[in-house]
Amino acid sequence: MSAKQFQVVHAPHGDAAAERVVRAALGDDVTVRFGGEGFVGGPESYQVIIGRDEVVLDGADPTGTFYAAQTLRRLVERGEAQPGLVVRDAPAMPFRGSIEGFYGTPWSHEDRLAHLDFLGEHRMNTYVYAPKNDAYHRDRWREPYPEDKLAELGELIARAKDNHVRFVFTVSPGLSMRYSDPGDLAALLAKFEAIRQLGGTSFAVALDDIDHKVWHCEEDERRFAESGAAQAWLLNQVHAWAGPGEPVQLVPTEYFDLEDTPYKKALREQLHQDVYVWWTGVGVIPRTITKAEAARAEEVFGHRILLWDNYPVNDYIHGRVPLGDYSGRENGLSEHVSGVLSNPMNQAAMSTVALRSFAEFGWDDRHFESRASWRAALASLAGGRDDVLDALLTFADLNTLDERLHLEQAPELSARIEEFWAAWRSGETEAALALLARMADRLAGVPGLIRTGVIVPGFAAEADAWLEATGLWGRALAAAVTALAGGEAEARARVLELVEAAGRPTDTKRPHDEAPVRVGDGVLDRFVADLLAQIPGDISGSDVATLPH
Ligand code: LOG
Repeated sequence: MSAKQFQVVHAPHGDAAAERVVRAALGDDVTVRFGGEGFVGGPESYQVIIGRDEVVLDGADPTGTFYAAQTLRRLVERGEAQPGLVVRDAPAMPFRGSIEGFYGTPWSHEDRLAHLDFLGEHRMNTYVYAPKNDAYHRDRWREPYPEDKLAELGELIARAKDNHVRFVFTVSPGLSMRYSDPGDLAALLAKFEAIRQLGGTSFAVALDDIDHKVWHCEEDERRFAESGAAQAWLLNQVHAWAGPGEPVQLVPTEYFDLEDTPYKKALREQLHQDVYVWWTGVGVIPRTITKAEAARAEEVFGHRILLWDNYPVNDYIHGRVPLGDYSGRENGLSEHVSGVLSNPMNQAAMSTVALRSFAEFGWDDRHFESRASWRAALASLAGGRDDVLDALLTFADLNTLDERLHLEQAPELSARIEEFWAAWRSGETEAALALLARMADRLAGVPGLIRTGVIVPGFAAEADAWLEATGLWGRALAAAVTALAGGEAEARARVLELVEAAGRPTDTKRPHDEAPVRVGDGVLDRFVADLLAQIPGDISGSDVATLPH
């Protein structure tokens, strides 16, 4: 590209946000033509044409143009914006993004603003606002938001628009909803109306995690008999209120299975055809989700399906931050679902590891490879530094186990430990101790490298307790080297002290605030116990019981 005046040629699908992105990426001295080539394609599709004298960013619609700009930005960052390059692209799934739908400490306002920017940068277009512990969302859903909360929601809606993200405002009234009470319907619609006044255009009702056999007034039971009928009626009211435009969405009560039931039959037959139905795959947090299951979901719910994917959410496991790859989702799910969206962790910045993979899966699920995508996500957090990437790989390995998608903790470290034992058992003591010392150094170095090197703001702060524990485990292994080499009781006591200290850092977010964090659990603790048992004079392995986990 040659240096020229920044010149914008507006076209039908020009876009202010796209212009902002390109200016920031290229500076002021290049000719950028927005549209003009009459690019025709599906929703959100686009082309980028890099010529000698100008760049063409051409979207089939404004979001397409915005994504063309994001693509150009990425090419410039990677030094790949060469003349002659043409990129044409289109998403596989119409909905891509996240659902803030977990229990416990909701994301902060700053977390959310940053997250909306992140979604835009990664060509994701949907953020579902449904934090279980926002009282106005669920427990006290009838009450209007106070002014300050409303002002924040207004800011989020504006930020979402800037990023071509649809802000889906959700209310979860099922714990106390009386369907036959006109006052309750009015309270729900008033809640939505307040958001519409702020510019909100997309609405959902979440009826997950309630007992749909329980009615909250007798009239409901007489009138509807089946809860699916009551919910279909309610959603149809919301649909009518919302009018044409964005179809409304339902998180049903039976969101986690494929069994045909009277409830699902009622939704199938009575819920307005345009309404999207959320579904988590089989078993709430499934290890795998297949095309066959998704096809069955379409059938049994009889509506377009949005996949609420409970990864990397951590509200169900104390002390864990799932940092493994986004695995087990069959390529080609886009044939049967309109989107695969992430329910993330209470920790917003750490969730970006998985979210980058969701972005890729939603854009092109046919060619998605979870390990490659995971590695690329960590590499981009490392901002090009190999030592930081190494630290992130080590740290993510220690935080693999989520008890659902990943049933094995720290597979990489486990392999290193096997190598250690192989050397140790064959009498190559020095080589074994060198391996152990290297493991120790690696773990001990993780906190410093991640704190100073990771480029996503907030990541290190959120990871603090987990980093602290990792460093202490590293130091415990280093002390074990001394203990094994010399066999002094002192070094042995030092190992135990450090192990105990590694068990002390705690999470700070509900529902697991004050729970000790768990890193490499079941692997590191066992390893240290086994090491101590090797020290001459150790009779017991009896310390095992005093180790954490
Ligand atoms: C909740 C969700 C929670 C998740 C993981 C759905 C639709 N609802 O079992 O709020 O974060 O599991 O614990 C859920 O998944 N229910």
